[in-house]
Amino acid sequence: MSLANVVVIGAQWGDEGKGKITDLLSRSADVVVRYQGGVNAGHTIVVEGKVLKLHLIPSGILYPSTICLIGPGTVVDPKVMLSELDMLIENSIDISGLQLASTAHVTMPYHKILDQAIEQRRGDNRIGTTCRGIGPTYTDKAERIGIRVIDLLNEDQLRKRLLGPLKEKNHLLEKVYGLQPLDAEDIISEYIDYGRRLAPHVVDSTQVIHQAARSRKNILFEGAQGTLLDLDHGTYPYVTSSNPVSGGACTGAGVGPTLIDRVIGVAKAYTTRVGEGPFPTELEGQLNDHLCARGNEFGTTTGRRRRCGWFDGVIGRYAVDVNGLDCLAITKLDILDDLKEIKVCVAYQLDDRRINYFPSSVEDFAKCKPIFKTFPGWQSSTSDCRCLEELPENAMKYLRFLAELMEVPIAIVSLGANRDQTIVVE
Ligand code: 2SA
Ligand code: GDP
Ligand code: MG
Repeated sequence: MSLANVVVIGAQWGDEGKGKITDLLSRSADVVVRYQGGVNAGHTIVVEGKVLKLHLIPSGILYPSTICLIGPGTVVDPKVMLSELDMLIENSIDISGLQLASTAHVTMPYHKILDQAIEQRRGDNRIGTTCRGIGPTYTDKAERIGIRVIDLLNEDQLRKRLLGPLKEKNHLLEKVYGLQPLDAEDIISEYIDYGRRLAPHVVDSTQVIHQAARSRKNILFEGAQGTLLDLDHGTYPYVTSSNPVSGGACTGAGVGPTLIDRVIGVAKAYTTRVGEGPFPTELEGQLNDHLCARGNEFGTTTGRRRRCGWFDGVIGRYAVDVNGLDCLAITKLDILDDLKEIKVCVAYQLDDRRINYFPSSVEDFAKCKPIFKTFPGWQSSTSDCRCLEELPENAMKYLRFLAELMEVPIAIVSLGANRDQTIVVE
């Protein structure tokens, strides 16, 4: 597959297999950039049986000559990032290409405590966040009281930036949530130490990206979470606090849309969602259990069980539109191997109307009942297929239907977690 500058996004609610697809495409990339989200993400790469779970570090890290940039639109928990670096070093992976934008915002201890406390207070209205401090970090960024990576490199600057906001956070922790206040000097010494360790990786990301762009290097933008979790375009309020859609690559990495040549949407051959919020094609009972067990559908970061359902063509088409998708990577087709029949949602019943679009009101979305088209299963293993011709006829029919429904070609079919369990169509 020819690369140029490509954005890889999740076309559903995350965990579509972006890590696997990014790793695969990174072979031809010179720079891989994470542009939004933080350590809430869990991207899994499996190489020769070895499983690597990445939260913040771009999934191109296994290629030693590739620059892996954590962009300014991300939020960085330095403690988790350093433990991820240690994990990679233990696995003899070269991390010299890792770069961190000086302007990325930092997740501080109070962000994590507040994420948990706020979730608890929401009670039945909880969002089901990963409790990794993501929402509170982006809130402070928008409120212009955030701490950035560059602030961790200078103790006086960190103190200056931290003292005012911490006073407010401590007030909130004590008076609103009945929790212990945090000590400024403890935080400063801990975070200055993180800054010291991260300093060799800290860069001016604009210089890095645009130098690469001017030299016509291939840049791969790695999305996290998925389209329906987008703060502006997802199932608000059941969303994350950043922009997983392809447009997020422009703001989150600092590039113009004209730099981007292609947008690849990664979608599972079925659907999963972790956390709260409406999910029209969600299955109940045995079938949900079957997909969950066979697909090992547990959160890569939190271990939470993922909710499972049939492929939803309505949200698929929506993802094509809001991301400007050129093509699809369909993953986990192998998970459907055993099934006698497989369903695809082609439209919704909303009250007495049939609609074929994603409604902007989450209340309406929660009322949508899926209208399915049923396909016969193929009931044979696909995990060793290496070209389309080797796929069972019913699997081909299923894939053809997904491409027709979404009106974009399928460029990649994934049939297992390993790199080689992949069919690259073009
Ligand atoms: P947050 O923590 O504020 O971003 O949570 C808000 C919503 O976004 C969802 N979210 C995710 N959904 C799927 N995968 C994610 N990453 C992990 C994974 C999740 C895990 O790879 O499995 O381990 O649980 C991710 N991150 C955020 C979240 O569930 C909320 O619905
Ligand atoms: P991401 O967040 O989109 O990168 O996805 P996750 O890593 O959170 O979850 C996807 C899971 O599916 C990981 O455990 C992958 O190793 C695994 N995976 C990816 N593609 C395939 C596939 O085609 N078949 C199977 N069986 N597993 C896959
Ligand atoms: Mg994931």
